[in-house]
Amino acid sequence: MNRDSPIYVAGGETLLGAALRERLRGEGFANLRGVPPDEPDLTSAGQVEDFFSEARPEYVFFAAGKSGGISLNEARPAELMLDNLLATAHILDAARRYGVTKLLYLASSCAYPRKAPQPLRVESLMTGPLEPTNAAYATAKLAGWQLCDAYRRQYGDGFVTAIPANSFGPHDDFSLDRGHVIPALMRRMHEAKVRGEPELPVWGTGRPQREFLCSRDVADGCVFVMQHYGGPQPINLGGGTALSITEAAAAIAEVVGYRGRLSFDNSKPDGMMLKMLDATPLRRLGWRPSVDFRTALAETYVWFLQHAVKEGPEYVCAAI
Ligand code: GFB
Repeated sequence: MNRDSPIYVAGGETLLGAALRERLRGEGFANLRGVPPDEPDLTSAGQVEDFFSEARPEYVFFAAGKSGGISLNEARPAELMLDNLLATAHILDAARRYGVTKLLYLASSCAYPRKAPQPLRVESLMTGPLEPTNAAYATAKLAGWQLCDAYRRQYGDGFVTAIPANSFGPHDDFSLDRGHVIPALMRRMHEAKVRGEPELPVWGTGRPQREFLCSRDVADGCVFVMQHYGGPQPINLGGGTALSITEAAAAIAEVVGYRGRLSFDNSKPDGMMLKMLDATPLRRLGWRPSVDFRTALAETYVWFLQHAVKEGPEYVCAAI
């Protein structure tokens, strides 16, 4: 990528899309196309077509598609799956027809089989059943990877897939019924602190473990992958902090300043018990995350205090 290359960040309003735009601008990539609010409706083939025929991006970062936490995945599997399938089909096909040099597709760690050996290696993809709470969304993400692979094989397109760990950061979706664990707990703890509530129920048993990567690191990793990786296999974008939900909740409480007791609501689902990516291939290429978990939590909380209590647009959250 040159500093003046036309670049399109698909899903510019998502957690990762916003971080990517910031990162690219910070690095001097000034020729960004389709920046919100000028982004087409990705579920509309016609709008995507018009956009590509005019904007002619050379590089595409695919951070598009609706996504959300465990509760959204259970409540709206059809919506999540369809939105992601449509955005993927429209963008990949337009990218092929308008000669995009390279496209980086962001899949999700939930695309791994539920019982795959940990840490998760790409060889395990499609070797077993998915976690039922997010099977529909994960199937759309697998389809995205497979479509990239099919375009590579049939047309020789430079479409690459990366699989990021559970991401969080500024521009996340802080709504209680849609957000992932970090933004949702951050908001709930903030509200509990303001109301002086003595106890906060964390969903599930608190025992599941997740690898968390802040959106700044994910964006940095994406730009690195765009410049240094071109293989047919997906590449894991991880190497972050693996914590139990109990540990993550305690860290969030500290950052928010919530001093009440954390209890556990076993009526809520745990989801996958452990999700940790094997980031060895990326480390070998020379990339590892650099932002400390607590620093990233603090940045996220500052952003929340400035923006999110106003309730942003629906589904402003990561495609992971
Ligand atoms: O972040 P989360 O919704 O995503 O939940 P997943 C992670 C864990 O945190 C689960 C627990 O065990 C939740 O039960 N948790 C505790 C909470 N309190 C809360 C809370 O207030 N809100 C939420 N949301 N969780 C998603 C998938 O799974 O991961 C998506 O459903 C996507 O498809 C994403 O792949 C990366 O990691 O369980």
